[in-house]
Amino acid sequence: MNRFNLMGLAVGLSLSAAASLTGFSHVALAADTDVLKAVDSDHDGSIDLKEASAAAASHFAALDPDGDGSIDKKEAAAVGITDEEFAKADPDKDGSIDKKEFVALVAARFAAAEQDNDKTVDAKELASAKGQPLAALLK
Ligand SMILES: [Ca+2]
Ligand SMILES: [Ca+2]
Ligand SMILES: [Ca+2]
Repeated sequence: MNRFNLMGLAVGLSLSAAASLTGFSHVALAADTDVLKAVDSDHDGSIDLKEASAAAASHFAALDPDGDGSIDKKEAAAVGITDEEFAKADPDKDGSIDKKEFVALVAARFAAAEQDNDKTVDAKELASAKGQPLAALLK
């Protein structure tokens, strides 16, 4: 390893130390920005419900690795859906979240993330504590 690499490593380490000290993860913020960019199909800098629903529908396949058309508890847990949330998201109680139920779950989280009543979730809202559950589903 040459001197330059060592310096880069040191800078990287101190950056991540600073991030953890402030309790603020640069990595998480970057990921949220990526989520916003990916979901914001009309590029107006925020996510509306239509964009969130479309992203949810196209994301569903990724969350359903065994491809049986529904997310089971294990698959749900992998994306941070708690048992309690799972129960709420599964109104027909068949033990799995189908695509329609998933889109509804995303809509519910969208409503929670949308805090200034402008009907869209902007970067700040998405990065907030109330926006994180929505971001987690659209990653
Ligand atoms: Ca948008
Ligand atoms: Ca169900
Ligand atoms: Ca908003």
